Amino acid sequence: SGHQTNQGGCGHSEIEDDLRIVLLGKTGVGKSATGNTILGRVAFKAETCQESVTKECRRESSDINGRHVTVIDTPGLFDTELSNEEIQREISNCISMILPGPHVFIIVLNLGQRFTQEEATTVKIIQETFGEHSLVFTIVLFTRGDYLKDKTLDQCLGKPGSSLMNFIEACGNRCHVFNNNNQTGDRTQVSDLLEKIDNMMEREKQ
Ligand SMILES: Nc1nc2c(ncn2[C@@H]2O[C@H](COP(=O)(O)OP(=O)(O)O)[C@@H](O)[C@H]2O)c(=O)[nH]1
Ligand SMILES: [Mg+2]
Repeated sequence: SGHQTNQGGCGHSEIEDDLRIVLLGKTGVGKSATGNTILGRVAFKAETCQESVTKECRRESSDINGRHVTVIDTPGLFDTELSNEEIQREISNCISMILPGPHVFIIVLNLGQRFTQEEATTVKIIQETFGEHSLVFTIVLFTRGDYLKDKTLDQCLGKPGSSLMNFIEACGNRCHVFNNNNQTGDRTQVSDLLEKIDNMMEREKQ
C-alpha cells in the first residue's frame, strides 16, 4: 500500500505492511530458504552448518504482486534445551520487534523428517503467547517439495490420527508445500501460498 504509519522511533520501516508472515520451526527445516522463496530474493542466509545459524529474528520485505510483504525469520526455537516459557519469551521478543500485528504464522516442517514432540508443542506455545484465537492464522508449510516427485502431499502425510495429522488439524488443516530449490523462476508456489493466506484472513473477518 505504501502509506505511512505513525509508528516511527523504533528504527523500523515506516511503510505499512500488507501482510506480515512469521516463520517458526526447528533449525534446518528450511525457514530461511522459505523466506527467500516468498520474498523472491536471497534475503536470509540459508545455512548448511548448525554453528553459523543466527540466534536472532530477522525481518525483510519485498513487494509481491503489488503488496508489501514482510517475512520474519526466527531462530530454531524448538530444538533447544529451552523450556516452553523461555521459548515463549523468545518468540514474544521477536514479535515485539515487528508489532503491530496481525501476523500469519507459518510453521515450517520437513517432508520426510520425523515429526517431533517439540514440534507438536508449537501449537500450544503459539496459543499461550498470542492467545487461543491465534491459531486461525496458522499454516503448516512443508519444505523439500522436490522430494515428492509424483506423489501428492496427502499421500506423503500418512493416516489420520498420527501426531502429525492431529497437528495439521489443529492448524485448521491448512498445508502448503515449497520446493525451495526451484530455480525456474516460477512463482506459482508463492502465489498459491498467498492465496491460501488471503482465504484464511477472509474467513476470519466474517
Ligand atoms: N532440497 C531442498 N533443500 C532445501 C529446501 N528448503 C531448504 N533446503 C535446505 O535445507 C538446509 C537448511 O535450510 P535453512 O533455510 O537454512 O533452514 P533454517 O535453519 O530452518 O533456516 C539448507 O541447506 C537448504 O538449502 C527444499 O525445499 N529442498
Ligand atoms: Mg535460518
